[in-house]
Amino acid sequence: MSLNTPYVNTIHADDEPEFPGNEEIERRYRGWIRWNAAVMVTRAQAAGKGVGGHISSYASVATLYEVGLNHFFRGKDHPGGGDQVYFQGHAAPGVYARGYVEGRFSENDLDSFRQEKSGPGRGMSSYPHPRLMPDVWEFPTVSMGLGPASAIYQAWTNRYMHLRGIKDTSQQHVWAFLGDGEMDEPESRGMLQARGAPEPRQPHLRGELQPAAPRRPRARQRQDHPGASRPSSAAPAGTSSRSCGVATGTRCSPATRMARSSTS
Ligand SMILES: Cc1ncc(C[n+]2csc(CCOP(=O)(O)OP(=O)(O)O)c2C)c(N)n1
Ligand SMILES: [Mg+2]
Repeated sequence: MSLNTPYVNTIHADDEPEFPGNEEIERRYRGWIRWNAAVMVTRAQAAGKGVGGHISSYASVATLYEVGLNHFFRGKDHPGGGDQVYFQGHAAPGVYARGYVEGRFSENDLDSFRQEKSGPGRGMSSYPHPRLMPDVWEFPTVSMGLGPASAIYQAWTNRYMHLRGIKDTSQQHVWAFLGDGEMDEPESRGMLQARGAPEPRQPHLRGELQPAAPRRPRARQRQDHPGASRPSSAAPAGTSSRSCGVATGTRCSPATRMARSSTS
């Protein structure tokens, strides 16, 4: 068996800092949350319901969210004002599953996924939307191109307010979690080159590319948007993915395992 894969770590093992939390406990919780998210979607697909949802999106991005939620994201009670997180739309079940573990949602709520009118609990929307679930979601995502563009403009606005002395946003970060399909949309990176963007460019924006979810070749979803005609390709071995993604405005390979980039 070969241990070589086309996946390349963005940070060399020698450069990795010590994990600040308890890896063992966090892994165990992550497993429960991942499982609950999958079961929630599966139950929504049961006979008589048939509304389903996405499973592999959260399964592949769980570690990024969990590490972010446990160690990085700043809440609104942070003295700096808190971060702004754009959750990838298809991964919404994982956020609900984490909320369940935290006691924010009941089992009936989880059984109401995509059943806002007919479910036994509160309506759990398919995708993030602050109008549907104002106490849960801050930003709407899943409209491909618009979510990433919103994140970029949010970071741009934060920077603008800071430079104009309107608000100290230096402690606030915008996190954008984006699918590989989403990154096929020109808007996902196009706004980074917006004229008049203050320099240094977008220091408040951190881009997270969701690992490509395993799926059938030529699955329908990659055929129904503009980037579909481009075949996806694995990152060539030895290629660092550290400098690709939203923050730098360069294209990430869909096979990039975890592209984290920041200009700050
Ligand atoms: C502008 C636009 N075109 C098409 C769609 C339909 N659509 C929803 S999600 C999706 C694919 C998403 O792929 P990816 O970002 O990789 O997420 P994944 O499902 O792999 O987690 C498509 C084509 C959309 N939401 N918005
Ligand atoms: Mg994808």
